[in-house]
Amino acid sequence: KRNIMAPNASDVNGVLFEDDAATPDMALSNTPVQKADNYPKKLVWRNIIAFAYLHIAAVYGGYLFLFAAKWQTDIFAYILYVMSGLGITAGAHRLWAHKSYKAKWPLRLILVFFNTLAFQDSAIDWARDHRMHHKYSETDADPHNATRGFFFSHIGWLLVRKHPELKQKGKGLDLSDLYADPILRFQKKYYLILMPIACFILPTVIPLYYWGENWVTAFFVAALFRYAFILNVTWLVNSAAHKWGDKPYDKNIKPSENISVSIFALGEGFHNYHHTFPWDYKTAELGNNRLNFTTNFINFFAKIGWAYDMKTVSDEIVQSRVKRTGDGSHHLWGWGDKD
Ligand code: ST9
Ligand code: ZN
Ligand code: ZN
Repeated sequence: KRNIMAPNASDVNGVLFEDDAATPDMALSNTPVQKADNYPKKLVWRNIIAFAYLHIAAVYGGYLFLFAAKWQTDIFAYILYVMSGLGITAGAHRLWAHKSYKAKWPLRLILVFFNTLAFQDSAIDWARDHRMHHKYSETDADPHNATRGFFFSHIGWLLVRKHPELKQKGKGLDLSDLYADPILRFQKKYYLILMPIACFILPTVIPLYYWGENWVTAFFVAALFRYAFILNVTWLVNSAAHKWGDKPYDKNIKPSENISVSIFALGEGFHNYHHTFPWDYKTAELGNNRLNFTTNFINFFAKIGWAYDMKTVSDEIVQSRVKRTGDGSHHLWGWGDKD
């Protein structure tokens, strides 16, 4: 069942869903863009070396993907990309960080498995950073503050210690909903065992065992290349989609509608909409869920009753926000009827 937020519905979590859009008259504008200060960066060499190695290995993996791997291995790597992608988009992002819908335990179990394949740290830690990203968007308390440039918002933020402002303000987050879920607690507690099995060992062993791929190709294609690829796609939402694209819903923020990113990110590039209406489970306005594989995935599970209470935004609220703060490009983006 769809749940159109009532005009003064309040924030379910106490942190995320500041209802500026749901209450058009009392519209708070978004957090003002604040310039990063010159706080000295403390480099984390462990990460710099690991990511440098990963990216070099991924280039070799990409070469093997194109020219050497068995076709089964390539299809397998592609399927792993979609599965691990959904673990981020439908799981960590729309379900856990934003609570934009609810899921019964079998779906949560599938999503936590997909999420572990993606190795972007435990869903609890991912959601914690992401709630900071929305709550303190484009300030020093935003983990990948896009005002610090493309490189910082893409990968640089994972190569340095976090800004003290983030750690200070982060103490105010309420994560009790996440810690209340035993599936998420289990993933976090055993992360250092589960993650290597899911992200690296299974993707190597399955091609080896089932279709006789050699282990070097299996490891570089289905583990390293696939992992680096999906990391970069995810990071593009923070870098490219915070820099390039139209702003039909709010011209005062950096997040933008970016189709190229959306295609690879399974529907997560409509980022001006998402920052304006973060509780919408579609993370986009588009009718008929166009270019939004994740929305179709959630809708499928809604049909069998495993996903429910999906939150969305009414046309009237979207329209009034478009008129008030949009950049005039909405006719390119509303894309007609809602499904
Ligand atoms: C990765 C994540 O890549 C990528 C996330 C991208 C997000 C994208 C969002 C876009 C929208 C969705 C679109 C999805 C599209 C997907 C498409 C798929 C096809 N709040 O972190 P520590 C406090 S991961 C509150 O160690 P350091 C807290 O007390 C890649 N408090 O900070 C904490 O202690 P504890 C693999 C916070 O030491 C303490 O600070 N992973 C918060 O400065 C220390 O925290 C890696 O490479 C907060 N948010 O280190 C590991 N944060 O934890 C990367 C911190 O005990 N990370 N505190 O409670 C690290 O190595 C480190 O975090 C660090 C910072 C070096 C970056
Ligand atoms: Zn963002
Ligand atoms: Zn979000």
